Amino acid sequence: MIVVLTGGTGGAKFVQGLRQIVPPQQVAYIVNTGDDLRWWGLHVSPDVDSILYALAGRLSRERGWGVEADTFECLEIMRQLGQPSWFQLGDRDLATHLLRTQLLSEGSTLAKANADIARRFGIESQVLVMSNERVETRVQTPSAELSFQEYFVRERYAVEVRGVRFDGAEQAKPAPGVIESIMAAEKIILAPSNPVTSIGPILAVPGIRQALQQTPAAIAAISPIIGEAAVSGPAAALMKTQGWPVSIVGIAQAYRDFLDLLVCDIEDADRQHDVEQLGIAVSCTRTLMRSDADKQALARATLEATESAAVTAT
Ligand code: FO1
Repeated sequence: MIVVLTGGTGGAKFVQGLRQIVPPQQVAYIVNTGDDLRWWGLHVSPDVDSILYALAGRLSRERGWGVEADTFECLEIMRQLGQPSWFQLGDRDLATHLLRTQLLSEGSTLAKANADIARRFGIESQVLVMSNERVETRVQTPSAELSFQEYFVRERYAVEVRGVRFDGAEQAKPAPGVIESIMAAEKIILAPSNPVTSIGPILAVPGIRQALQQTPAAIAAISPIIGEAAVSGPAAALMKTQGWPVSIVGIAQAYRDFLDLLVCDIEDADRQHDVEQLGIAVSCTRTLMRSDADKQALARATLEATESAAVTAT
């Protein structure tokens, strides 16, 4: 079994490549729910939806989130009726949120609701949420504390960040199947997701980080940072708030207590030694994903590098 920890648009792109080269039954996904929000009375799980749509071949190529060829008629009417419209839910996307909200209102857990939706989309991989309990990423700025979507979408992450916290993490438990999949995995891959707000919430759920430290699986992470910048999104600014250097060394530091291998871009080959100093093997490849071929090549390179890391690790 391959287990993938993922969140955000970078993770979804990687998953689009992985699903082309590994049979779906051999992969389980542990997905961030710190970005979840209540919007127009609906429960929206953006990172889960990005993975569901990526695995169902429905992810919007243009946006990297939401549904391919979606329309926004409902959004337009809601705007006319005076509802907030900065978080854009498409008409096709709405079906997922309506179904999830209905399943939850009928007493389903978040894990069961999302697994049910995955099955109904014909997805054969296991899609696990990190926890059934509410863990909410909160972004502290000089003037206010924001939800992740207020920070990322409404403010377009153009505000100074003083800190990030995961509200509710202390009381949360790993969702059913999460620890078991980590302990039974042959390989574990941290997708090229934001280490603070996409992977961070998953690691903040008590028990998950410990399982990663104990599992016999080989664990690899793909850096979402190339050079001194994030491939996309606010990872650089958020890493600074954690005191991590904005480079592959910062990513290695973030995961050093459990990581075996860091997959970085060829542009960062000159920093390879700094990461190896931390006791983490390094594999350099092209990590920028523009085409489907790029996504598949990165997935293949990561699996091959993890294979050899597994050999040296045992
Ligand atoms: N990202 C945006 O930049 N603008 C949006 O209006 C927006 C809407 C949206 C709706 C559903 C969904 O699943 C994702 C959406 N995203 C949007 C992306 C989302 O904010 C990010 O993918 C993640 O939360 C980043 O980790």
